[in-house]
Amino acid sequence: MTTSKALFERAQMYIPGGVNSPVRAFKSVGGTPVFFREAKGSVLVDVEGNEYVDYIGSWGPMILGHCHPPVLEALKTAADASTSFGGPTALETDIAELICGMMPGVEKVRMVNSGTEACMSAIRVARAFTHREKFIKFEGCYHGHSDAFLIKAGSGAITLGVPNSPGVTSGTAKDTLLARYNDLADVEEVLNKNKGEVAAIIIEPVAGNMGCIPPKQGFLEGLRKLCDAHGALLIFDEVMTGFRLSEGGAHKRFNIQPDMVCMGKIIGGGLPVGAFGGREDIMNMVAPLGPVYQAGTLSGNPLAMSCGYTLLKELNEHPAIFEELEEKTAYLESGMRNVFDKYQLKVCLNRVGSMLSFHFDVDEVYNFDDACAADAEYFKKVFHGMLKRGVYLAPSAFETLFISRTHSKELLDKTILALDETLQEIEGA
Ligand code: HOZ
Repeated sequence: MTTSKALFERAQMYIPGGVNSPVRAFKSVGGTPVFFREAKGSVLVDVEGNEYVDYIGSWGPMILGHCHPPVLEALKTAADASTSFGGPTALETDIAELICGMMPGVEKVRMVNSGTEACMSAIRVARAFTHREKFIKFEGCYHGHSDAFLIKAGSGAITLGVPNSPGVTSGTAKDTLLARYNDLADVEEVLNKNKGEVAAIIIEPVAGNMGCIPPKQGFLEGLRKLCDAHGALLIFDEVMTGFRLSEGGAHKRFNIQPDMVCMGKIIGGGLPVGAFGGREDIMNMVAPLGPVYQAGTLSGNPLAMSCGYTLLKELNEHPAIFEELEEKTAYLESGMRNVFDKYQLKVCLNRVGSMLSFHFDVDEVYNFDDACAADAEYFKKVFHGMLKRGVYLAPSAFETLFISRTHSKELLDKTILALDETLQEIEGA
C-alpha cells in the first residue's frame, strides 16, 4: 500500500521540502504530512484510506463541502467547451456582475489567479491612485507572498520562523510600514510619522493568519476615519473572509466601506482564482482603461469562473447558509469550550462566523504578540491527538479552522469527543 511517509520521501527528492506550500509540510507540528486521495463533503480520505473530519476546507474554498454537485457539474460543462481561451468570455462578466452585486465595496473587479496576485495588484493601484509609495500592513497579517508583504507576515511565514523573508530587498521593505493589529493609536502614530506618504492601509478585517483574531469594537471604523483624514485608501484583504462571513464578506457584516477589496479562495469554488476590486474611480486606473499594468494568461479562466460563479450564485441566493454556518460553528465552539473547561485549561478560543482558532495558555489574543505568546508545544500535542482520532486541524496554531455547510452534527460531535479524549491523554486524567 502507498503510504504518506513513502510519498513524502519521494516528494522531497523533487519538490523543495516535499510540498508546494510550506504549512502543508507539518514543520510546526512535526511528523509526516498526510497525503490525500479524495474528499467528499467535510470528510478527507488519505492515501492509506484513513478518514478525517476536515477543518481546513482547502483553506476556505470548500464552504459548501468538497465535490459539491452543482460545482462539479459546472466544471464538467466548462471543460467540454475548452480549458482556456486566452480571450474574453461572457462568463467573466457574469461573475463580475455577481460580485459587484454581492459586495458593497466593489463597483468594478479584475480577476487574477491567486490571493497573492490580488493583494500585490491592489497595492500597485493604490500607489498609482494616490501618487504615494508607502503602505501600512499589520504585524501577523498575511497578504500572500509578494515581496512587499513578507515583513512580519503571518501564516507559514511565522510557522517557519521567517516572518521577514530573505530575498526581499531593503529597498522594497522600507515602503512597508508596520502597525499593531487592533491598536488605532499605533496606526495613527505611523500615519503621523509618514504624513502625506501613505498610499493605503491593507488589513484582514478578521485576521486569519495568526490564528483567528477578531477586530475590536470600533477598530475597523477607526481605520476608515484615519484613512479619510490622511488621504490613504483602505484595502480589505477578504481572501479568507469574503463570501464567508456574509454573502458580502466581512465589510458587509461589519458595515464598513473599504476603498478596495482583495478576494480569493471561495471565489474560485476550489479552483485557483483571486480578484481585486473596489471603487470605480480607483479601478478605472487598471489597464487597458488606465495606466496601471496588470495581466495574466489564465486570468478569468473558464473552469475557475464556472465553479466560482456557481458557488457564489448559490451563496447569494441562499443567505440562510450563513446563519446555518454560524449555528454549526457556535455549536462546535461551545462543545470545545466545555471540554477545555473540564480540564481547566487556559485557552483563548476566538471565533467569528465560521472561522475559529484556539491559542493555549493565554487569556486573550488580539494581536501578533499575543498569538506568539501562546503555548505552541501544547498545540502540537493537541494537533496530533486529534489527527490520530480522525480530525484534521490546520497544522499550525497560526492558521484558522474553516467550517463548512457539510459539517454535520455527527461530525461536530465526533470532533468534540476527539478533543475530550485527546486532552484526557495529554493531561493524564
Ligand atoms: N497560507 C495558506 C493558509 N493561510 C496555506 C495554503 C496552503 O498550504 O494550501
